[in-house]
Amino acid sequence: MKKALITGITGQDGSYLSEFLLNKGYEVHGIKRRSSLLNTERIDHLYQDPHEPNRNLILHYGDMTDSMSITSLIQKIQPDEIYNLGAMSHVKVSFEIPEYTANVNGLGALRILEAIKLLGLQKKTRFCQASTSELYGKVQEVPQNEDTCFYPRSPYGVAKLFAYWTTINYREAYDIFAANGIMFNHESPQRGETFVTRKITKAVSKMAMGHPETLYLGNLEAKRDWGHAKDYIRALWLIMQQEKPDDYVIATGITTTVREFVIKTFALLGVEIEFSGTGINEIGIVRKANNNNYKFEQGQVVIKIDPDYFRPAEVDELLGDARKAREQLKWQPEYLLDDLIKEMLESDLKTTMPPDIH
Ligand code: NDP
Ligand code: GDR
Repeated sequence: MKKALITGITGQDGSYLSEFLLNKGYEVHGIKRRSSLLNTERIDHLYQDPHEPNRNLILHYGDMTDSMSITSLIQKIQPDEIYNLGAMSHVKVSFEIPEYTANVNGLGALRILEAIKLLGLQKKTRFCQASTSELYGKVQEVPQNEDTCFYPRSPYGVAKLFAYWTTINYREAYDIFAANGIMFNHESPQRGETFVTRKITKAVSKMAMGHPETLYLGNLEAKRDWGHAKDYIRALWLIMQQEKPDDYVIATGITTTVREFVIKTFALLGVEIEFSGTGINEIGIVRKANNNNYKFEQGQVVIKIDPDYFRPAEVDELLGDARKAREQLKWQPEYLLDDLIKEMLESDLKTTMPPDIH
């Protein structure tokens, strides 16, 4: 039985990857940081009581900032594969806590690779780094592939650049199986609620149920290549199964603006949106509501702009060219953006109660 260690197991990708690996027969170990609340909602359906014999999902306390905990866990578990998903993953927040972001996202990867080396696990333990399209940052070329120059635009992106190159450096210097999945944006019903896609599906669901809600957004013109998390964690696993470690772009090859994402989400509930005004005074209004099951009214203001959601430096356009992954990993995404939005919206609608039910 193969053993996998996942950092960031309580996050969006960690939950899908755990499920995927358990289905493949792995013994899955996850690092969870201590918090005052349990914070395991995304993996509760996989949880097994610690007193159960033959458990195959095991959680350990640890932290990406704590070399001792990382090293001793790797020593104890002796994993065949380590998926490094643990990160302070919010780009906007990284401008508020840059030093912490560098420590977790940058040095965190180094701590794991150094532990593999120190413990003499070079021949046993494979390492996959959750790299990001944020490495491309300021647009150098479109679409972006493995040869496109990096130009990160946030403390998050810069820290991830350090982790990206550390992964390659440990591969070349110490012959460790260390690989990068350069993943473009991927979403799901498990997506954190402050990322723009989930923020949109959640707010639209609340409005549909009759809550007095306005969706405040920042830059509507940013373009993102959005896929489904399920497809992306499968790509990370495929990267780990190759004969040789390498770096791969994982993307759908279709880009969409935030504005289009909003329009598509409302349209799924039969609502047509029109925009009026410019800059921070722009608003989104219901032009037509074609479904009486949902509580939208013609002329209702549903979107406003809040300048706080703009970033000090923005990444304008991401569009991935995943040809290498298609050819070498035989990977391709199974989900289209419209299916993804539908799944997210349906999930949020299911869990949103009307305002008069408590
Ligand atoms: P999430 O924010 O949903 O999950 C991040 C995980 O990291 C959570 O489990 C979180 O724990 C954990 N974590 C954060 N800080 C620490 C720490 N100091 N010590 C230990 N664990 C920590 O992110 P995603 O699942 O969306 O992303 C997974 C990885 O992939 C991240 O590294 C992200 O940067 C990267 N990535 C994501 C993309 C995307 O579009 N989703 C695209 C490209 C890369 P807790 O639950 O306690 O907060
Ligand atoms: P991103 O995702 O920064 O691409 O990072 P996010 O959903 O936060 O932003 C996408 C784009 O939407 C614009 N935007 C807003 N964003 C948020 N969060 N909230 C808003 O109200 C809002 N309005 C407009 C942003 O300016 C941006 O252009 C995600 C994370 O998962 C990273 O960890 C990962 O590495 C990258 O994707 C690839």
